[in-house]
This record gives sequence, C-alpha cells and structure tokens, in this order.
Amino acid sequence: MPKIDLLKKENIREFVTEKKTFYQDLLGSFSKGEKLLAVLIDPEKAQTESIFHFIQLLNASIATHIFVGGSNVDELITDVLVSEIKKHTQLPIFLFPGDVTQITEQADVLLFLSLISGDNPDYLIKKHVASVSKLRNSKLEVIPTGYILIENGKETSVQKVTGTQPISRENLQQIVDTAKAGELLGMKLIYLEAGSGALHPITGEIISSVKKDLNIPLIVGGGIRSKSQLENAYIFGADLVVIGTAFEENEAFFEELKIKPRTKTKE
Ligand code: 1GP
Repeated sequence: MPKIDLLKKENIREFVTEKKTFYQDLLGSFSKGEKLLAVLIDPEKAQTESIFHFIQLLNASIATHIFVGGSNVDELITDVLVSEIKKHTQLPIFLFPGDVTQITEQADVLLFLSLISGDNPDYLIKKHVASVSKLRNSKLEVIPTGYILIENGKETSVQKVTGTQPISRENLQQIVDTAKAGELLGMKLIYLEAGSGALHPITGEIISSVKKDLNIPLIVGGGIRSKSQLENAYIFGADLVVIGTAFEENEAFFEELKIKPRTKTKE
C-alpha cells in the first residue's frame, strides 16, 4: 500500500479540510451507543412567523436533530420555513419529504426515502428519478433510507397519500425481512414508521427483532407521546427517535423530556 507523507503540505491540506458527513456523525453516535432525538416539524402545521419560540424550546431541549417534512406541502413553504429555522439553531436539519416538491437547498440532509413496505412504484423509484434534476448539482447530503410503514390501529396520511398498505404489526418476520432487504439493497438507514399521530407506536418486540438483524442505524417514529414510550424505543434498540405531534400539541413536553437520551441499548 502506498504510504502518504503526512508532512507534505498538499497532504496536510487534504487531511485538515476533510469534513465529516452528517451520516458519519450519525454512525459515530451509534457506535458509542448514544441515543438521538429528532423533532419533526410539518410545514403544513408550523407557522413560519412563530417558529422562533418553538425553536428556542427545541434548542434548550434534549433534541439532537430537526426533521422537516409532511404529506402535502409545496416547495416554497418548505424553503421559507427551513431558512427561518436555520437562522435560530445549530442543530442539523434533515428533510423528510412527502414529495419531490419539498426538496430545498436550505437543509443539510435529504433522507432519500423509499417506501419499501409498499408496492407503489412512484414511492419506490419514480419520485426519485423525478428529483434528480434538483439533486444533480445540489449541496444536500443525500442518505438513502428504507421507509417501512407499520399498521398502528388507524389509517395514516402516508397510507392515504401513497395508496399503499402498511405491514401488519403481527407479521414480525415480514417486517424484519423488509428491513434487511433495504440494507441489502444498499440503504444507509431504516425508518420504522407507525405514522403521524399513530394510536400504537412501534412495539418493543418489532424494534428489537429488526435491530438484531440489521447492521445499519435504525430510526423509529410515529405515535410516541410520553417519556416512557421514548425510553422504551431506545431500550429496545432505536438509534434515533422521531417525535412530531406530541411537541406540536403540547410544548411542555420539551420540559418533560429533560433527561439526556444517552443511554445504552439493552444487550
Ligand atoms: C411521523 O414518525 C413521525 O412521520 C412522527 O410521528 O407525529 O406521531 O410523533 P408523530
């Protein structure tokens, strides 16, 4: 293997300017067993004018990431909202888009979601192809993410918008195999989604079964409304938890969560 002379000026510059990607940061946290929390902001529900107060609470909380996305929003709204959020926080902003129209350069990362629990080609490849003209010269960091919708007791907007059926909560093997297929296809993250406002969050049994079989980080979201549900998701193996509705409906929830989510996973 050729040796790199670290004392050579050109090599030093290369070494110093190499910036870690957001995905490398995630992997670093996961390898240390750190637990991460993303607050989801839906541009359809958030008011750009009053977002400052919400972001202040968020900054003072245990949140480590901000996700922005929703089922029905256009580019302009998302663009304005993300640039406003960015003015008030240092936290990384990840796009969690419901559609190509929500891709904006203002964010740091694009979760390039494939809805692998469903069979709608639009959400498996067509929307991705349609987004390439926006992404070809983009500075956004794109992270391919396997998105798996699991039945939660009521119909969710993802289900309605995509016209796909979620996987039954009872069908554990199907869920585990779908997540593994996502990893084998080269996806960098798996997101287990119960749906916004879900009646039942993803169960501990599902989280731990998927986690056991997976070599990439696991995101869990949908219907998490209490500190104990959040802790439960971490204990069973979620690396990053996403919460939206609970913060939207009750800002005091930021206060209730004042514990550091840096606990180790149950072995
Ligand atoms: C939805 O997983 C996220 O896509 C968050 O769900 O709004 O129920 O927290 P909640």
